[in-house]
Amino acid sequence: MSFDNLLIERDAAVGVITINRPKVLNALNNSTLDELRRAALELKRDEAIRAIVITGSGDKSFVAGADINEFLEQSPASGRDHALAGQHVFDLIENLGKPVIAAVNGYALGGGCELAMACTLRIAANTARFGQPEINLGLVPGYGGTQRLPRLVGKGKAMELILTGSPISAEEAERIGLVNRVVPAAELLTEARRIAGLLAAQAPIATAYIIHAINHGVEMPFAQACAYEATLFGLAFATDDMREGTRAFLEKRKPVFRGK
Ligand code: CO8
Repeated sequence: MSFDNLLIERDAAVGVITINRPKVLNALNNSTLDELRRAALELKRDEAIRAIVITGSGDKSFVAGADINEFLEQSPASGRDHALAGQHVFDLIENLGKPVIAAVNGYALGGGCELAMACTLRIAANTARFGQPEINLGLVPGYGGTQRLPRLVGKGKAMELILTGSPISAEEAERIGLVNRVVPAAELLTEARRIAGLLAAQAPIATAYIIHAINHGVEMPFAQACAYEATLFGLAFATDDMREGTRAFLEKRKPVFRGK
């Protein structure tokens, strides 16, 4: 599959998607969003790929938001459709069933912050900046920001960030729980690939179950979520990987998981 605005690389079990529109700080226009959807599906279906890294090209920006050049032509109906289409892509990434690591190499603003939040984990360069500046354009976040941000950092901080539109540093993002880890910019991709490699070596079916249990379970009443967890726990006993992991522990060796 060919892409105009993305670079796709496969490095053993890790797929790397680079959003590649550096002239507009990797802003997401409609076609880039659609390419992101196609790339996510392609890597989801590729059995050799067990973890994914998403980053932006250049050293200045991860994604500086939705492409503002496309805003003036929106009507209320098309704006809603556009937001729903973007939400669909980010839901796909969040529930891909494979760990997706955002390697945030610079600005993660608006749709860029929303993309990072849809990823399973977020590793940031110390030079990264995070924010939801839509209010400065007279807009509201449209790719899930009003919902994922409070779930990650709490309602009060989310209100502050979205209502002020002011960006925060990577260190502050780590302090409030928006990112998992901050590393020196020069080490970002190596560290993101290292973590992706670690997650790629885990049992793929159990990994997918954990992602589903957390993503769907947090939206359910507690008792229903625990019942869902118990069902996934039971299902894991149907896997060869469960037997391999258990035997490897008892035989004091490293397990080799095959995703079966
Ligand atoms: N869209 C389009 N172009 C952009 C964007 C963007 N989001 N961000 C930057 N660019 C372009 C600039 O226009 C500029 O182009 P040119 O060289 O032709 O003038 C180029 O990228 C470089 O940018 P700057 O010169 O502005 O670089 P600075 O270092 O001075 O500033 C900033 C960097 C602070 C990141 C600044 O560019 C900025 O504020 N960008 C906009 C950030 C923003 O507001 N993002 C949120 C957009 S809204 C959104 O994401 C909503 C998501 C849901 C949408 C639902 C759809 C309907």
